[in-house]
Amino acid sequence: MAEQVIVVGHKNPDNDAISAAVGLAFFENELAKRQGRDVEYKAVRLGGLPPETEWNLAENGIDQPELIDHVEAGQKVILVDHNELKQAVDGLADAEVVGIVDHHRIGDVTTASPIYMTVRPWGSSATVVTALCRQHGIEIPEGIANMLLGAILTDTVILKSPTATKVDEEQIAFLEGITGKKHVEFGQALFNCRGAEADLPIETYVGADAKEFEVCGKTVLIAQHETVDIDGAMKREGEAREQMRKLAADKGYDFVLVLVTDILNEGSYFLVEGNHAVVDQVFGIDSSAAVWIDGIMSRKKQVAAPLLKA
Ligand SMILES: [Mn+2]
Repeated sequence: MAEQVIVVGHKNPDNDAISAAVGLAFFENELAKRQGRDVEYKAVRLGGLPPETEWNLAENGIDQPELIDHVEAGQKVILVDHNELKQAVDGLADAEVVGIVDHHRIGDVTTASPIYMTVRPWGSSATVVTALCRQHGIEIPEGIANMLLGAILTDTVILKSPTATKVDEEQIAFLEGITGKKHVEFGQALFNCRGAEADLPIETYVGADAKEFEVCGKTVLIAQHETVDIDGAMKREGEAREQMRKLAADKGYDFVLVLVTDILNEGSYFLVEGNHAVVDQVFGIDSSAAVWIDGIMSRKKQVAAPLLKA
């Protein structure tokens, strides 16, 4: 039986974490075939499917990656869309990381042996996967192209995020050529999958895209809720704060920050529960109530990065 390598995105997976894993598993399998290596690369996920991912997979007849909650000791693993232990699959310390494909800062994952590592400061991991396929002359089938295109569009908020680069634009144009899709329309269709604000479970509102970080020696949670209906989203501020306080109490977070990002008007409300002194200092705000900041679209670049420097 072929050796199996698991391809996995981060905990609380977003569309990019799952779609880029699907795309990378395709790429690695094609490369292995070409090189005559008997290895099977298998995309898996560490949490529920975002609605747009579920829709895009179904539209393209691609199986949902298997849900796992840990890896066995010695399991070979490729990390996608993350390289920090806090965000990685349980059991990773005793597994073997053989590759990393990412677009985040370099975190704390260490390895015993040299590995394949492709990290680029581009808008999505799917952008990096698309570039890998093209570099190696691997033809991307329409279904995989739709998954990669979708992930670039959600991660870059249809190219509106300051994390979006020229390379993302180029890869979008390339993938449009395969899929025949117009990226703005397709992007809106993906965001529309997320449904009405009023119907969203509050755990999803606060937790779907939450990531833990270490800020000033303390563990904090930073989440982002992107919406095309900012009024509908802010109507749920009270419920969201209650859920944030619950998370802070359960997990001992120093603070929980939820960015409620208005995709259409390009800015975010900052909701903070817990010790908001650091957030206030870094952004020059008083976050004892919701504060709107124009132009904040990227958790990674505009929020996590300055907080990690604090
Ligand atoms: Mn990503």
